[in-house]
Amino acid sequence: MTVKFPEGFLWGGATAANQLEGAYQEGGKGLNLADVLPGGKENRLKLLSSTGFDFEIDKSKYTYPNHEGIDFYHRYKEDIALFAEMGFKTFRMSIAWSRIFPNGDELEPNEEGLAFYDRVFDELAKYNIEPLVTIAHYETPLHLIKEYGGWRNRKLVEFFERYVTVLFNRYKDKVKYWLTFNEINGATHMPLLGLGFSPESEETRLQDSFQGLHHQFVASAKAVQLGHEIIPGSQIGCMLIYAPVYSYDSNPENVVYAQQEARIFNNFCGDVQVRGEYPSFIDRYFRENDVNIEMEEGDLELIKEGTVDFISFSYYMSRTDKKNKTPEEIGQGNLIGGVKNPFLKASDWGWEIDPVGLRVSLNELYGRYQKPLFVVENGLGAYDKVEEDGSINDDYRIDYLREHIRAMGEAVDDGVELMGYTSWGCIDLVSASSGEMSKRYGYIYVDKQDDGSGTFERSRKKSFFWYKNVIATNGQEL
Ligand code: BGP
Repeated sequence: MTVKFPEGFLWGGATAANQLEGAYQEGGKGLNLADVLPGGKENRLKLLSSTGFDFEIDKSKYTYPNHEGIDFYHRYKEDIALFAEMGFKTFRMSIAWSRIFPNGDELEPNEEGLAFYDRVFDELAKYNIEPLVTIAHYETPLHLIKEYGGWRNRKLVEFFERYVTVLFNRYKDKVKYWLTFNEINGATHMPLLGLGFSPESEETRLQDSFQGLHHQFVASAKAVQLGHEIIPGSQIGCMLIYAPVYSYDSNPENVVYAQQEARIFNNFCGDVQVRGEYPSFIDRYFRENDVNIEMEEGDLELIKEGTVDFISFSYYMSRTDKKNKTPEEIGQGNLIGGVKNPFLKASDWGWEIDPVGLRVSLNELYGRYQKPLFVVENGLGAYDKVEEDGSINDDYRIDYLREHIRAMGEAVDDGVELMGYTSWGCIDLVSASSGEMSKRYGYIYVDKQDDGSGTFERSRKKSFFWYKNVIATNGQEL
């Protein structure tokens, strides 16, 4: 089949401030969550799924790769020129909240932080690259975590409102596309990243996570309203981590189990942010798990009035699951759980590779909401080898991306309205879940290694030239 993408399709790449900027103490920036997360698969993954983290930096024990990132803070001109060379129509980035409000609870913003993003947006404008900006991407100011307990605390709604008001007013002529909270539905799995708190115990995890989510729903709805008021014509989306849940087999017990899991993980947050109301299925889940959400008067109206304009999501893997798992099957699945799917191969990090699942996801989401969709993350984290002559032949990455783009084309042909595609980590950066540099996603290689060594020099991988041609042919040549 020939893949056909709409005219004006937004091809590009995606990043997050904390994973590439570095300069963690420059320009008046305050510390944020990512600054206290240690590097290394073992250390970071353990922390993300554990309880009682103290949010302290201990350099005698750990490394902190996000402190330097890939030094985008000083090298953004060179990087944006490379994105332009590939023909990017859009660039997804986030704003580090603690560059704008170093502690998060100040009344006045930090001018130096605001000026930095002005420079980045101006540079993008030079090449007609449309910024797509995530307002909160796993980088809650540390002060809000330590003093307020992160998003569990209602106070953050007010601080967030102040933050977005400043952003919208300042960048109203420069940024049209905004996303509120990155992978908002990942919160119950890893509250540390999205909600900025470490559960006190397993017993309190769900209650605190859903309460935090409620605060984010209110904050997001408020942001949508403010955005529309301050920037006429702006488009504000939600951002989900989406993984279709397959039943392991045709046993109806497993089918219904997979359906229930999918509702909670994939649908709940989207239903609130797109339809503007808590879905009926959540009542039973809350009852059975002793979750009680504290709401203030007006919250539900606000949520109803602040629905998003489009739905963006990350797609890395599907999940296969069954009701009764044997002890051997437990832990055999993906990052997000489930069991091993015998039809799929996995990446070096155990993430199951499933391009068809992207077509499934797009059809599920469009069927449910009939709103424009945007794939804002997708990609293969892999080890790259630099050859003697400096070349990097990442055919495995090209294969992965080609199949996923093909699956998007199928979905478009299925009738799905798709705005664009920004593959994750278009330039190598620090991995969010493992704190490694060696888990590389980029079209552009960055000479920075796990042990902190490297020159930060950039070079074009084979996939760079491949993607350039994909964009030039609007996805016709894969
Ligand atoms: C998503 C996050 C990103 C990103 C990506 C890849 O969950 O939104 O921040 O890092 O996953 O994950 P990782 O870096 O762990 O490989």
